[in-house]
Amino acid sequence: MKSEQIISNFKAAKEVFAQQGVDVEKALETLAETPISIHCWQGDDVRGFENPDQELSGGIQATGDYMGAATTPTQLRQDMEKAFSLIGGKKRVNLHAIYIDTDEVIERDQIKLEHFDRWVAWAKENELGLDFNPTLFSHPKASDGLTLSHPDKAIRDFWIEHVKASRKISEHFGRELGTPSFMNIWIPDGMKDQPADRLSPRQRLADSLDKALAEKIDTKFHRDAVESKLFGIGAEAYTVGSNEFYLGYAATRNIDLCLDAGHFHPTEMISDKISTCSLFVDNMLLHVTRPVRWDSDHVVSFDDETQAIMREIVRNKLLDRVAIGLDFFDASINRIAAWVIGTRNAQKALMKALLEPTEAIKNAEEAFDYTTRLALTEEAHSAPWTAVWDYFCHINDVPVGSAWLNDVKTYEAEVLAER
Ligand code: RNT
Ligand code: ZN
Repeated sequence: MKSEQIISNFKAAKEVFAQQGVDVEKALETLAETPISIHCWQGDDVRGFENPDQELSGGIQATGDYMGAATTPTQLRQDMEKAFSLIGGKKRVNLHAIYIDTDEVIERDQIKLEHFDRWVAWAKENELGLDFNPTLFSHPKASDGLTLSHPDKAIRDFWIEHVKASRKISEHFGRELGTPSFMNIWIPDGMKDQPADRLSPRQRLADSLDKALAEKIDTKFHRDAVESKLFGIGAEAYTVGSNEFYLGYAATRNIDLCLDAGHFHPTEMISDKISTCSLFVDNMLLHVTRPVRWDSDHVVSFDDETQAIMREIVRNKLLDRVAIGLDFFDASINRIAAWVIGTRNAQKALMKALLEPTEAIKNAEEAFDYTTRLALTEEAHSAPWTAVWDYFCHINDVPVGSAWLNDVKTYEAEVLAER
């Protein structure tokens, strides 16, 4: 689309929104300022660089064999830079411990700040915030399907040390980059079949977490978050870290809660959980993803739930208490395109939520005028928000519409095909 066309569409849209009492300039500013934490693991199918022979484990799976996956930290950074050049607004990068960038093999309980120096330097150069995750899967000591809840104290202690070491790295990210690093703990612990004892592993998990998180770290630099789950492949009958477990844990320990859109029953939506959790936990971290029939981690789509999630954040004025992160890994399509599509969809949903005539809809509800509430909500879907989105891309120097795809195809031919 030509610049003049983008600008004139925008001007017309702005007038329509102004008539509804919506401040378009403010929405554009908020969208540009709201960071999206982009997960590095879409770039290499959650393999990491710790040990090239280690298979992905822990009940999660990346399916597909599209060419060009990153096999070194340098390639992964190069791929992310390409993706980021096609995504407007503020970005953060979410790393896992297995994305360690060293020349030697380091055990997980021994990871140190310097093993992530190259990531920090890169983040500085590219004006990115960093987030972190200890990796408690894809490891021989996780092969029983239990880590922090394992009955063997030596195994629990190993993982406790890994989480402690990870917190130091996360704090370091926060100090170096001047923005707190969210460190999310997800563990695969669970059982394939009905356990005889559902309680003891949960007691051990609470105890291990208390030990791992005992040291106070300034939340200006580092924040602890915990992520629940319903089931995993090979852990269908029982998950130690269930939703109730972590909601209770986060609320009583005063830490953050991570909600992953794929970790609940198929008709149970995290968009309905955000308001509740906001009453009992400080901050929330989201793993925006798309579960197709199961926790499949498809690329985020511009679907009802993604829109509902963003609407909840905006309507309840929670933008400063909900960190938006992505969590998908599709190995069947171009991985850079996956980042671009998923991140731009999350941003589009946020843009649309920011342009909704929320006050008018809330007023109708308060007056028990549910007819007006429904009418305004439905009309908002076809309001000219796409003209504002195009303008956002235009002023942030990223391609408008599907023009980004040409860049990705060229990169695929010139860089990915050579790997
Ligand atoms: C797994 C969790 C977890 C992982 C990442 C790689 O079911 O969603 O967040 O996807 O840590
Ligand atoms: Zn997740």
